[in-house]
Amino acid sequence: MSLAKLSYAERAKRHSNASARALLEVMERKKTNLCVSVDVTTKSEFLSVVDVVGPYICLVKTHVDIIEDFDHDLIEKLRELSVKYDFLIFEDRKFADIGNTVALQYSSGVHKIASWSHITNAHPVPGPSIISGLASVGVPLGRGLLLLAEMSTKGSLATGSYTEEAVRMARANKNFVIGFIAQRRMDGVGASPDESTEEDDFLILTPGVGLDSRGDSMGQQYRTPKEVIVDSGCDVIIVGRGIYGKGNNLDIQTVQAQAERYRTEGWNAYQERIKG
Ligand code: BMP
Repeated sequence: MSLAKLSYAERAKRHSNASARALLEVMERKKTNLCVSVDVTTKSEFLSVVDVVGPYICLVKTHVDIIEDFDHDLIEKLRELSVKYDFLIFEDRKFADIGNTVALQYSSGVHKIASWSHITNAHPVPGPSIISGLASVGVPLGRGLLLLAEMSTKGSLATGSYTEEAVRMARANKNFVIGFIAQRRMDGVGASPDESTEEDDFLILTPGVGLDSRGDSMGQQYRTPKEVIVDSGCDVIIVGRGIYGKGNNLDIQTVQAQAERYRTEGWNAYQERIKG
């Protein structure tokens, strides 16, 4: 049976990585495959958005380096909200350096990402050493890594053999690499004809999701939850501005209504996929 037909609960049992398992379990428990990307620049806006979208999401995606008044109290409050509303945390750090440097960027500095973020991500561009560098910090903490196998932007260079190589790197590091940021399922991608990939179960988290717009003026491209989940077989929809607009005039009631709307669209699409 194609993995895309399995339920999130069934897939949770196939994972030994603690973060992958926890994410799939929370998706099933809360009936949501919605991740909200909270790209706002102040602590108070950030916490207001998370507090209102919390009940509808499986995952919060952060860019902590854009928060002007970042401090560790913000992280403490985010952790409290993640317990209160039962969601995981994904810092979208997009590491891209040599192993030694990324290990330091992941563990140390102002943000100490590994200490609070269940999941993070990396560009495969440096080759497998980026995974070993991050794994030296993340594996002992039960963290999970996503590789950016594709991007949602117009003219992205992450295509073809680059994407295939990313999947091969993931296959060689399944204890830590739990899946991809990508626009479609990656089952069998880059495998040689005699290689069995049946045991692979990579999670596909997909940004570039919007119901009311097809893109922005800076190269972003949007598809609907149905296109992403049903047509392309992805697992998690990542939505930012579709939920909170441009963020400079947050209307909390609209944010809540949009989170509910995307959650329903994403979950209905998943139901259609596993039943269809
Ligand atoms: P929005 O829905 O507002 O366009 O935000 C998308 C989010 O997903 C941003 O935080 C962006 O950094 C991230 N993202 C993306 O849009 N495309 C990718 O290919 C990879 C990303 O991480």
